[in-house]
Amino acid sequence: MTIRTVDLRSDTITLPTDEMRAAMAKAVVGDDVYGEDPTVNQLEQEAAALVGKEAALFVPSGTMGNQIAVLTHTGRGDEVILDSEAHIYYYEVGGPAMLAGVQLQPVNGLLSDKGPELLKAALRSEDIHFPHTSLVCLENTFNRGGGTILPPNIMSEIYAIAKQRGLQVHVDGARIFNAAVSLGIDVREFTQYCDSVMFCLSKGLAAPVGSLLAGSKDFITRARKYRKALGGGMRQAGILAAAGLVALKSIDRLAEDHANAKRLAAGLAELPGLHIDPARVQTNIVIVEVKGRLTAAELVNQLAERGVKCSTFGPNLIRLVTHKDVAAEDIEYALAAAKEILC
Ligand code: TLP
Repeated sequence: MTIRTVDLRSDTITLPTDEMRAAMAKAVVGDDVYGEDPTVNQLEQEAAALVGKEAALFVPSGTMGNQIAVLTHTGRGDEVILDSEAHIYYYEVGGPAMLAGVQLQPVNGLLSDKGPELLKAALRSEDIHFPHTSLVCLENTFNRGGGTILPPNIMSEIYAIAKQRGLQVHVDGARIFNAAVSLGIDVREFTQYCDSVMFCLSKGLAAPVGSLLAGSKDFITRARKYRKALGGGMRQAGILAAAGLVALKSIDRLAEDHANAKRLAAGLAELPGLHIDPARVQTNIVIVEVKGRLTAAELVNQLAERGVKCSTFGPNLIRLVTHKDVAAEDIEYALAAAKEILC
């Protein structure tokens, strides 16, 4: 077979479109630390309206957005409840301990239908020995869960429990538009059940840089100070925000990534030595269990030799992510490459 490159490592690798580059070139900019960049201000206003919050803050990355949320919602020594596979726990370099000085309570299965009862069980009673719990972090879609959606009814139950106990709820919504597009509902169906939400422009939406953190006016005013403290005050950031504004117009395109992910999962499910539950492929992430003679790392290497790039996600798990720069033909090529290795 003629080798072609199909990069399924992540939707973070998407390249900006010509329309984004043109918008960046002619963006009207100013000093955003003084609040004077009109393009950043427009992006923040549009983003807030889109997710149904009072205000939003443009940040360089999803990680910074999540960390600012944790800093803003908590005090030193507080406890934060989150899923044991959540990005904030698993992939953010211990930021909550390093920056906010909080203790995390990872709960296995929080981001599932059992989430509400697991949250209740994780909540502590009042006791001199216990930390003060102030925040619950959710993730939608759930990356390590395989891009699965936490449906609005479950979020609503979790939110109600949190509010009864005076807790704040933050959603790592790096891919929340994937969830909304997949269910065919407005993203506010989800975001009504949280106090803050972070979403990324630089994943499936294909902007080169940037995420938004949204919440109440008071929350964003406080968050803005933490962004400055972390070095995230970006001056003429309208150059980047201009691409973000274009990205927000391309949300519906995510449906193509979901269709490609379903096709990929269906094809891989037919190959010997692989196991996938197609029902778990709800958006653009496909997690596959490698059960045959190859380890996950060996399969990843052999696919890479054929130009198909993907990631190991555990000793016997691999992750493949569909995105704007992967076409339906690329999926067929990746399937042919996997077949050649496994059959
Ligand atoms: N996820 C990346 C890696 O960090 C694993 C990926 O390739 O999926 N929340 C979620 C749910 C994410 O998946 C990511 C990125 C982030 C936050 C962080 O966003 P960035 O990369 O902008 O800091």
